[in-house]
Amino acid sequence: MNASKLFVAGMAFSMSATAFAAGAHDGGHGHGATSGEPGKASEASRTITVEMYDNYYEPEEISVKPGETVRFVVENKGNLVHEFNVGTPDMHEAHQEEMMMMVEHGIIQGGKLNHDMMNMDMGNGHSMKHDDPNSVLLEPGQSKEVIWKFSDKGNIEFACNVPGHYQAGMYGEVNFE
Ligand SMILES: [Cu+2]
Repeated sequence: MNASKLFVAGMAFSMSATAFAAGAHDGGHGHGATSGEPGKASEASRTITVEMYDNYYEPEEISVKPGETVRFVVENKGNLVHEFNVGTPDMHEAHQEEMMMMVEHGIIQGGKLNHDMMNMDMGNGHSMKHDDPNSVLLEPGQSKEVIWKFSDKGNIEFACNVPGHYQAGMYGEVNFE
């Protein structure tokens, strides 16, 4: 792939990422209504530590109350890059296409992330940063927090959308008490 083709593909990626983000922030309906919204640390009722391995989570599933805000501490204990992403199966499917682009562009390289490329301005004010509030993308040994407010009962999973990982079983159910 030559440089100009790479640039055009990058633009397409960043436009789809923007459309996705707009959908997620769309309060009363659509995807946002079933997965919840970014939470405040001060409102978190508890902390759940989630360990990521190649290719599964520990714990394999979690239980929450509708409306509960949970502070997740996510630790990558595997040898590959992994994601922790809270969403509906449809959201995960859409995000897997974006992650495929990140692999094709060399942003995700097995056990490493190309941070320079993630921060690169694509020329339209957007970048390929992976910074949605419902997810973290971690290199081996990294740990980060996600604070999420679950709004209602729904079909919600936490999942890794790095290509092949979801298919290998790297997702877990969110059960509502
Ligand atoms: Cu993974």
